[in-house]
Amino acid sequence: MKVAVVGATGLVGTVMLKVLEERNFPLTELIPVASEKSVGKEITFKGKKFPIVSMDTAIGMKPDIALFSAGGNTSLEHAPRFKEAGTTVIDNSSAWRMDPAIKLIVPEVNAHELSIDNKIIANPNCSTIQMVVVLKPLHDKYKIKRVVVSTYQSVTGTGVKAVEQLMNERKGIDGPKAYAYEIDLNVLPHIDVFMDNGYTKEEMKMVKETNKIMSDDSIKVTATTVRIPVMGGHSESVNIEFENDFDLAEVRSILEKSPGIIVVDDVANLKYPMPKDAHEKDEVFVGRIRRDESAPKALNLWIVADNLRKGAATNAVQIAEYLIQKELV
Ligand code: 11C
Repeated sequence: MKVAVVGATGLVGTVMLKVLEERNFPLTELIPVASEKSVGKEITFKGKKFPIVSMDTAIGMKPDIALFSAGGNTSLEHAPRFKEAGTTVIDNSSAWRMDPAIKLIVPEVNAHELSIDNKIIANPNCSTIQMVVVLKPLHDKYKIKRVVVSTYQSVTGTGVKAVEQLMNERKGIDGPKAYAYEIDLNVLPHIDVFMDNGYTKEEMKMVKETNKIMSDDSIKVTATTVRIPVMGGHSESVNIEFENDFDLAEVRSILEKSPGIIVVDDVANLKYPMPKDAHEKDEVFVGRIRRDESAPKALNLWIVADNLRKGAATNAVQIAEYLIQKELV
């Protein structure tokens, strides 16, 4: 497999390379792609050096798979060019996600939708991915009516500039700002741009992407997405109302058996998921599993995952692994 990583020097691109290396991805040639200012520099992968190339050079090399994490505009412009060259593109931006012709994939939920004809495949938003991994097995068993989610999102979701802003503020140094306000010792109920309905784009992504991935528009979702001064991953408080009643022990057992999930739920010993523990892990962590005592057939959960891993790089690499395993590429 010839694999291009587009946006190889960015936060997600760097993690993609790490994940490909760790999972021993069956790769015969790595093609790192970045902006013109990085072309000619080298990146090290499995102890070997690979030169960073331009988009045009990479397309000319006809990779089998291109993992894209270089922003929506780059993806809109260049993903179709890779497709023309016979490459299957797995795109981490929001550019293609809601296109009805494009599959939006979380392998634990809907990898079975993929076929050999899908040459551009969308990777969902990080906060959606970690939630649907948990919703899916519960929906299959009890049928979800409504989800109310509030997020506590890491600055790494914004990118390098936001990480620098947080670190500079910690040290009392001035510097470039990724946010409208200080992030250290603060909480911003604002992720991505505000829309006409008063919600942010991040909140609406959680609504629309969940329906698309679960192939079920009857699931009602409402979200409040919040940035907090944390690095390791995104956390979510999720309230789920079911059509059918559930047994709490059975919920735990379903989640424990579901792929990609680790249950950390032992409050007697103060065990619950935290971003510090999820950092650099590929799984989704669930805890604080309890009945919502204010409503029948309703459940409260706390879900944490490394947003650069399962929320981005790992999910994209898992899609690529599935394509290879099923000979769809
Ligand atoms: C954040 N969820 O944490 C965003 C980052 O649509 O892929 C990913 C944005 C996206 O700020």
